[in-house]
Amino acid sequence: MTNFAKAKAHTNIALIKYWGKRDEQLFLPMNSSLSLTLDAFYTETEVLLDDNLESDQFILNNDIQSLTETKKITDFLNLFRKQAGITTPAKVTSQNFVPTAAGLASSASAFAALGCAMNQVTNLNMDKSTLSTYVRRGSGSATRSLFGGFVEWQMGTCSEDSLATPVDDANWDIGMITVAVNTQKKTVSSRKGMKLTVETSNFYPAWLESAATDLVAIKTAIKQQDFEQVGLITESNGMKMHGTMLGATPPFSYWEPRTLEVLTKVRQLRGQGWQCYFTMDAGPNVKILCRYSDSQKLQKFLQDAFPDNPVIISKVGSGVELLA
Ligand code: 2P0
Repeated sequence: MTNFAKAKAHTNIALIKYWGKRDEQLFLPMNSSLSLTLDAFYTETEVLLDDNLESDQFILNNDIQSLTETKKITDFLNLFRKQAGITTPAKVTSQNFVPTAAGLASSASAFAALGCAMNQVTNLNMDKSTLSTYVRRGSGSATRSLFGGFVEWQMGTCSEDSLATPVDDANWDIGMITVAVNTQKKTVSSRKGMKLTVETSNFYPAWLESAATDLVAIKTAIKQQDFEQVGLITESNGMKMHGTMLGATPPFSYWEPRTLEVLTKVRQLRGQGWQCYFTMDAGPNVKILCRYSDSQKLQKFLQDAFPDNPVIISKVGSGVELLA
């Protein structure tokens, strides 16, 4: 038997962050999160199910991956194969179109694209929300990359209902600018960082309370297309997530001096009347929510201020799609 599919998924940036798991095996999060899918960064993945293969093969950006990397993929593929009642090995060929200069993680787009292709080749034909409960077990944030625009990942009560749902297509002049501060591999992976925070940070209970309130508030603001509120809530929620890390034992932070300089610049631009709001993930790079119609001007201001840092504009991205 052979069966082939190819899928494309965009990455996403959380406005209400996912930070912490209540079940590490099932990737069940401690809180619900909400993101914006970005057009500029994506992954394309092909899956070929082939009985003639001896074992799974994984090729990423034209490089054959090690047994350790391939094992992670095999574990993920097995979720689908088990459900479909098959054991056929797969050749997975994946290309990340996330410029290394952007310093963004690609696990969200990677597992969303792979999950979509597997859904097709195994004929499971799950709808996207159901598929998100599988994709989640590759990487939590991948759930949100199945849909375009603003997307919620509901924490749920169990594996079957911890899933992504579309919130709004974000087709009201929304954009995002990434200022890459440092594109080296981070010293504390997000997986380790969130675990340490959940286990040791005194601030973590306050984070959970606040994340729940922020989520309700941002959904109301999105419904009202109140861009200022969406921005202010985004900025505040991101800062609170980073605050939890300062309360961990040992304390840690992903920020670098340049990160703070970019935040200061964004505040200064806002003081001049530009609608722009920052957020950061498990790294020093800054993402700036803005009006897409302002993005070229803002990009120029930021690039002039930080000539050595890549400054990349993105419009809103669409959900995962099958290319073949
Ligand atoms: C997010 N991050 O909501 C948060 C904010 C980083 C900071 O999701 O362990 O790669 O694979 O579920 O999804 C990055 O963590 O973690 C992330 P796993 P993931 O986007």
